[in-house]
Amino acid sequence: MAQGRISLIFATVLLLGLFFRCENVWGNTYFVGYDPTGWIFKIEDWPTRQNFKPDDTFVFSYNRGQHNVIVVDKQGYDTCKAPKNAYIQSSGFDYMILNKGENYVICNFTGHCEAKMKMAINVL
Ligand SMILES: *[C@@H]1O[C@H](CO)[C@@H](O)[C@H](O)[C@H]1NC(C)=O
Ligand SMILES: [Cu+2]
Repeated sequence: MAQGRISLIFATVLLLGLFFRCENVWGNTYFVGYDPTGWIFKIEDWPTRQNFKPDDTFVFSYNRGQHNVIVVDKQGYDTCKAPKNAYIQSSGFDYMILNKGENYVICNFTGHCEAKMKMAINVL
């Protein structure tokens, strides 16, 4: 319930941020992926083209039920396995906020992460 409300607030802020293309207090907002594919296979190289900052927000757009979004650590990224207690987002319109340093995110549907549906983002 509380989670749902937070998500709703976030979605609203993100939409406003995207609409005005502004730099809000959370940093910039980016749609993940090469338009218009969104969060999809072989996305591994996408973040390497850009310089992201701490508190930038990634929005993951995809067909609900076909993928998910799990922020993991390096081990999770390397092995394509999420920890048992992982927070799994699966709404089709999900987000993550970048931290300084390494950030890792995967889709753990069977075979997807192995098909490069994962990203490592180094934020300076
Ligand atoms: C994805 O990760 C969750 C949390 O660890 C796990 O319960 C689920 O079985 C995983 N899915 C697959 C297809 O491995
Ligand atoms: Cu997937």
